[in-house]
Amino acid sequence: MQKITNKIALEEHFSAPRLQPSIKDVAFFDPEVLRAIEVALPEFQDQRLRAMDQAGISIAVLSQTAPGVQSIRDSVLAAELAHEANDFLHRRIETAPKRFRGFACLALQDVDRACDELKRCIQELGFVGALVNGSTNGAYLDEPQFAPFWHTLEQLDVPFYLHPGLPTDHPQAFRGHPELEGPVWRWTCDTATHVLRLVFGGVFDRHHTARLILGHMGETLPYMLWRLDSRAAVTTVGRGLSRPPAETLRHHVMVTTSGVCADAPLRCALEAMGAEAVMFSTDYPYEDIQVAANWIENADLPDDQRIKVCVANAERLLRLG
Ligand code: GRE
Ligand code: ZN
Repeated sequence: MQKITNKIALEEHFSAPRLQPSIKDVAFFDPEVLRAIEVALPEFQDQRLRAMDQAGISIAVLSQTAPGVQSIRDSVLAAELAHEANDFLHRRIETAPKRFRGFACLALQDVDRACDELKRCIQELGFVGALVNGSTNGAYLDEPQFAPFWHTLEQLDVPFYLHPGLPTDHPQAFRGHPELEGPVWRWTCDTATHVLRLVFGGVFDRHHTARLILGHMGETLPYMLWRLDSRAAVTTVGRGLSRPPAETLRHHVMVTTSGVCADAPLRCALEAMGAEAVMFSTDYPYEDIQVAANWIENADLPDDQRIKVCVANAERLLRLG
């Protein structure tokens, strides 16, 4: 098959100047890797576009990198920085409008204000959804104060990308093991747990049309569907759900391949979630965009599925056609 040169990628990061991650947020990185990331995050011209060209990516949906505004205590400052990041992104998208789209950065510290900002981003700035970096100061999105946020997503009919952020607590399981913090393992646990809080907390029973995107091949959840159903069916605690958890996950969740360039989890995601629910992404600049592109071009899957993953599913979801 010919190289697919119109790939769409959905977990591609930038940073607005005042939200550039601090050293302590990403202390686990090798200093040399960190320097390259610092240069790449606020850049939207030659380096990013050339990398996209080489990788055969026609459109990158850009998002403010973690932790972003999620761990800012002052809700007024957080809202101001989110607004600023969205304006910054909008101006950069206008420099290459055929190549870039945007996900809104939202300060959920103040839910009503975040809903207004989401409306502004979709209706005035032309963004295609929202991306939030994990819990907001330890508050998870199944909690009742976030109902207006889910309602606004449904009203605007846009998807919501839940990306890992910086957890605020410190589970004993990680004590004495700093190597397991961050993207190695802890973010995966935190994000997958966040999603299961949404499912078991009934968010998708109350918000029938809400759609969630997860990166990192679904943060292990596609692999767990059968067991979730089996064990949830025999537990006596918690509320009753209208559907088995796997059905809710299949109905409401799409996953991207960001940061996972391996055939076995890709095949698992395609089989567990369906060929319409998996979308290519690279996690630029944290991962090597060329490695990701070469991998998906050569991954062991039928060409009709490859087109769905690289182009068609994202085009349909984000209405890019
Ligand atoms: C990511 O977006 O996946 C990411 C970060 C910061 C460090 C590593 C990483 O946002 O993979
Ligand atoms: Zn990412």
